[in-house]
Amino acid sequence: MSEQHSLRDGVTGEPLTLITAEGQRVDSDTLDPWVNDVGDSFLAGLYEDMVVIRRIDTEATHLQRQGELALWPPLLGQEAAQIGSARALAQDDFVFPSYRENGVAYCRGVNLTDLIRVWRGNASSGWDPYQVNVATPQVIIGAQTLHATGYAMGLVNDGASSATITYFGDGATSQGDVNEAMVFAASFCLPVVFFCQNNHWAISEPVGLQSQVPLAGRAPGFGIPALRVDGNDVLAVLAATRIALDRACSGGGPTFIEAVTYRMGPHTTADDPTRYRDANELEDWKAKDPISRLAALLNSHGMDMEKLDADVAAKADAVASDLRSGCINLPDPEPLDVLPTFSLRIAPG
Ligand SMILES: Cc1ncc(C[n+]2csc(CCOP(=O)(O)OP(=O)(O)O)c2C)c(N)n1
Repeated sequence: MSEQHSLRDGVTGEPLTLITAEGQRVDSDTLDPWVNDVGDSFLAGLYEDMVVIRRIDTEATHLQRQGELALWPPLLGQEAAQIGSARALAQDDFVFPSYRENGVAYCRGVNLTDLIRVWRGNASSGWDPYQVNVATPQVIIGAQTLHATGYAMGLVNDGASSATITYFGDGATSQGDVNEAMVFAASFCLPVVFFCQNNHWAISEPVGLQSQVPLAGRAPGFGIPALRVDGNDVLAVLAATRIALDRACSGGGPTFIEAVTYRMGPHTTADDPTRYRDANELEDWKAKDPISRLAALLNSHGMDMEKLDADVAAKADAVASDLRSGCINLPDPEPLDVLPTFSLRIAPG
């Protein structure tokens, strides 16, 4: 790749895009070379993923409203950012998420019941990270970026050729942990992808209060190249993440991706966004919906959308039904289960 060229673009300007809000395919010198292999069947797979995780999200939100979950952090609107990045990962890459990356966890093969047990209050953690190469959800804002950086140092020391990716929000970029992680990752040239989902709100605080410049514009100050990408464009996100992973895995060090997206739901089910944000803003972002723009593109390619939508709906129904039954059939934990048990994995040799 012409790396210097690719990584200089799109740091502070309009986010790099391959599929417009209207579903039109546009060119990008930076991103196009990274998705040459993507045909319609792959795009249809991304479409299915996005519909399924939206359905998981809706079902979990309903479960919370029905008293079956204590809390749920919706991802509505952020499907492309999560699916595009997750589908760029190799099996060996390790994910360090926040609490909102349930779509990423789904792609990595996290069991549906494991996804919600912590939100039901049945367990202090969700799953064994080593089974799926995904750490469990991190609620301490930004702490997971340090974990990703430390793990990446281990990868380098072990001579591995995989990477870590860490997900965090726009608000998290103001946290010391995130800044410390970026300093360390840059200094030691570590294979970390800093994947920031700029969903425009840190609970009730707008991104404009957190930063006077686009978030991607901060990274070069740490010596980390950045890409600012349309986070509602699954193809652009896939391309940007492939660029960053290629760089990481070939010894080029960390990359910062700002995926510009929007949190269409509340911060969590405990939040009421109508108290602090303008309804018109939500309407503007609905017009940039990640799923409908991919549907429009596939339709323009002659895809049989009636059949695809029927197949995808059947899959989403089945997943939602498994999620619901897994949730309501979870046995109540014993009181002492509140104390976690860890299985320590010691590398052979
Ligand atoms: C260290 C720390 N400080 C404060 C909080 C409370 N808190 C929970 S979510 C949140 C906002 C996070 O916003 P952002 O990073 O943009 O991520 P988003 O929730 O939008 O995905 C805050 C301040 C916390 N969990 N951890």
